[in-house]
Amino acid sequence: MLREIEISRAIIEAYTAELLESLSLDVAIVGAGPSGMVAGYYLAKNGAKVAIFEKKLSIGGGIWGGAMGFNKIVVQEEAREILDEFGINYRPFGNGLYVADAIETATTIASRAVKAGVRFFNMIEVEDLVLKNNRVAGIVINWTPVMRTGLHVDPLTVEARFVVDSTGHGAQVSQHLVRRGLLQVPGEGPMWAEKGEELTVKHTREVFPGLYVTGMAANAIAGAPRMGPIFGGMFLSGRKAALEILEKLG
Ligand code: 48H
Ligand code: FE2
Repeated sequence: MLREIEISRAIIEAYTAELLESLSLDVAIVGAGPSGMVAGYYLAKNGAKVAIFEKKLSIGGGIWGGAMGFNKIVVQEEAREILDEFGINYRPFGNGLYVADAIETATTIASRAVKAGVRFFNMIEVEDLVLKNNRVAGIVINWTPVMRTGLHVDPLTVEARFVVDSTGHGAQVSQHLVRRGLLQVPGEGPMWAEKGEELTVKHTREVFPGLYVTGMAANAIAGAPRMGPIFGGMFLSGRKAALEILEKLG
């Protein structure tokens, strides 16, 4: 006999078990775009306990749409080895540029991250940070529909040895330090692909004790130029943050 409440019980038990297991993490990544998912992959692959919290229903961030909905992305020579690491197909375009399919890129990175051990929690928005003794010590989470409808419902908390702001253009996690006067986020500058790519990777770092930034969030904190639909910098940024955090985790 197929009982509806057994289906419900299976889902509730499986989900809450994973959420309970994720209340204390090595690394809480906020945002399932390219930089956050790549960071999560390298962290999990090397044994860290890591979860990614994504406010949207779908993961993938800005990958899906390529550029203006032309669902292809461009990756430069320096980041080609990351496409190889994930097993993503690409074709050379000349001048050290490679073109990959946006859908294959998003689905493959997500799949490899899951299989490496990353737990994804979608439809959950990070609405604040835990800050103790001048160090970021976790994230404050709530359901996206609660946030969107403005219901007065208090959040839950996840503790983490490191939090990664991979929220893209808005650097939304870092903004919680900005509004407390603890950090400055000038925001991204106008388009200059080469400089933007270089500076995004350079500024991928621990911007406040316990808080790393990757991808466009790192770019926004640096006040660096945007780069458009080239994704090598996002991948390299995610990997850089993961490797630095792994070293600190010991
Ligand atoms: C939970 C959140 C929250 C929150 C946001 O924008 P993304 O794709 O981020 P990156 O930095 O990995 O990649 C940037 C790239 O997609 C891009 O836009 C480029 C290269 N632009 C260049 C240009 O010139 O425009 O993904 C961020 C993710 C999204 O899925 C958000 O929904 C999510 O973070 N997010 N999740 N809690 N508070 N804020
Ligand atoms: Fe963008």
